[in-house]
Amino acid sequence: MENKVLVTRSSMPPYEEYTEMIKKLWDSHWLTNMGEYHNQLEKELIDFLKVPKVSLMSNGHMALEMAIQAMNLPAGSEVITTAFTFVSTTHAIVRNGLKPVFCDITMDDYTIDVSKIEDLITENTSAIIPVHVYGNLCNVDEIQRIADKYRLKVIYDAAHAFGVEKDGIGVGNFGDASIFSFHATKVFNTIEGGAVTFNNADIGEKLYNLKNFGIRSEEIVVDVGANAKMNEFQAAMGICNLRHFEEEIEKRKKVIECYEENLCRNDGIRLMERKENVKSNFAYFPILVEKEGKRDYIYSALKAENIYSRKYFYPLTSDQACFKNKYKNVKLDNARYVSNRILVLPLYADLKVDEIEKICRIVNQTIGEGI
Ligand code: T4K
Repeated sequence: MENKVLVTRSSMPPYEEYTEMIKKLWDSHWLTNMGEYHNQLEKELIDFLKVPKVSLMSNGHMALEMAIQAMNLPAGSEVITTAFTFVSTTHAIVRNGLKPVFCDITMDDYTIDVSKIEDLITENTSAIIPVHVYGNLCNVDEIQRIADKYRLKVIYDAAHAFGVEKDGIGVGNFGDASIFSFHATKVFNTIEGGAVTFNNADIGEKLYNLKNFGIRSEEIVVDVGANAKMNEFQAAMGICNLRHFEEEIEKRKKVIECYEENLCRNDGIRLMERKENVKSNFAYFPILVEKEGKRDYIYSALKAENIYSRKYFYPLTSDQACFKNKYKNVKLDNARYVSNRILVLPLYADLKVDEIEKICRIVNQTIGEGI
């Protein structure tokens, strides 16, 4: 294989389709601050995601920071979340002046273990921020039951879950708000970008202000906001990419099926199960390599052949230097087990069959070898 195979590759619309869109920006000179394409994409996403309201953001991280800020949680209060995630989830909590309390994950789908949440709740707990990691849906019913019982807010980090549905209900309908990432590496991208979905009109108004410096009108600033607006080039990319989303997902599904056919099914490796009532977006293809140390061996064997898998998510965010030993010490046995063994294999719409077969050959072979 001459060229590098990277863990993913951005989906791009046909070049002419995008240039046709952005040509209009040379007429209008309106480039950002809730422009025409921004408003059009918000409307289209309300339909597509089957949600009541959408607020676009400059990226997924700012979507999460803004969503948390919009909840007005007491300063210094505790937020139950998981450490098996991209560091953005934990950063957003801490940057809002809140304390993360890490809960363990399930071995089934690597989302928050709902049976362990209640033990972590104290009088200082204000919210739960679970992650639909890899697009795997958290146990939303049980999380809502707990949140209602203890009057907690729920904000889902749905960065990976664009287009996922449970029994026909869009993933963005659960909890008080959900955030999505439209980064270049995601199944749907606006180059950089993100969004918050929610139901409550007050939250909508708050988000609208917060993402634009807290400005309500020309001379009135009501909140300590940030600059988290999506610009017109991003929104135009989103409008184009949305038109091709279903065909992209169909292709990604085929890639995953090809992996599943070619990877040896044995005790050494665990694949993710798909659930019948959940519409998947085929965002990631993680394999869990049971034998300690073997994951890194496979990672290196692939790299030697110019194939770049990724250890999403290793280390746990709670083990990163900026967070280590700073928060409650909770046992995270499953999270640690998974983080030490997980490997995300390359996945994108145009990944070729011969490339997938080669990846599988290397994985199958190295699984069989001693280390
Ligand atoms: N919450 C969760 C659970 C998240 O996973 C993320 C982001 C967020 C929140 C925050 O959302 P954003 O603020 O990012 O919208 C990547 C992404 O940057 C990040 O968006 C993503 N999660 C995270 C899991 O992965 P890196 O450091 O691994 O990206 P990088 O630059 O190594 O790219 C990976 C591969 O993607 C490259 O090898 C090739 C391909 N690629 C990359 C770029 C930048 C492209 O094909 N085109 C590109 O433009 O973090």
